[in-house]
Amino acid sequence: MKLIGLFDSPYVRRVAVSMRLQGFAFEHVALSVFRHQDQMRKINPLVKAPMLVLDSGEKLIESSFILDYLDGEAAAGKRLIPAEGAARTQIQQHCAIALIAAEKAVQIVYDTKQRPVELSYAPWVARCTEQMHQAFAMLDAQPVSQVLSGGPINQADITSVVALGFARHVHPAQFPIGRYPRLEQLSSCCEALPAFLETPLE
Ligand SMILES: N[C@@H](CCC(=O)N[C@@H](CS)C(=O)NCC(=O)O)C(=O)O
Repeated sequence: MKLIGLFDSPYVRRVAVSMRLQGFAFEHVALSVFRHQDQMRKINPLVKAPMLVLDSGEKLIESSFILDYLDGEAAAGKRLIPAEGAARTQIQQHCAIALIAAEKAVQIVYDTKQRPVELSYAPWVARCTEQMHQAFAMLDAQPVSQVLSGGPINQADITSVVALGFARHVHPAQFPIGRYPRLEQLSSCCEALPAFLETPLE
């Protein structure tokens, strides 16, 4: 399989970390949706990342759908979201909050760095910033992850940690140490795992 996109994308990184945790081998094709647009367009005319190209040649897009496919293919006990039941819904909703945190962090970058400064719209940036912090506050208020007591990691853990890592990287002033203490603790624990270390954000 080939995973297209850079690990500085929280969406690409969550897929790569998940694949490593699940034991899927993949070739990483490090193309940027901005700096390698022409090459990217040839593989994915939508110019979005991530894309997972299966060995059959089939191309999958949207990180959540890619991860759902991988969960279906994973070895027994390696699913990151349960196939059914209340835990599935709970982990999916936890992931949804983390994805909103990441999405808002990305939107602030696009609004402040992907367009001329005079075209940036301060009220929109302020709205995204408030939404991003609301999402991180909600993640910080989630029940303590079982990862911290040596339990199995799930997709909500991965996506929350990847979202925080990305947001801290692109908006460092917004994330003084201690702002989201429980999430920071989860992040320190997960970022030390081989699957995360082998998938550096930069
Ligand atoms: N909902 C999508 C979001 C993917 C996404 O927006 N990726 C960014 C990179 S961080 C991208 O492709 N940006 C280029 C664009 O939106 O044109 C997913 O989860 O895969």
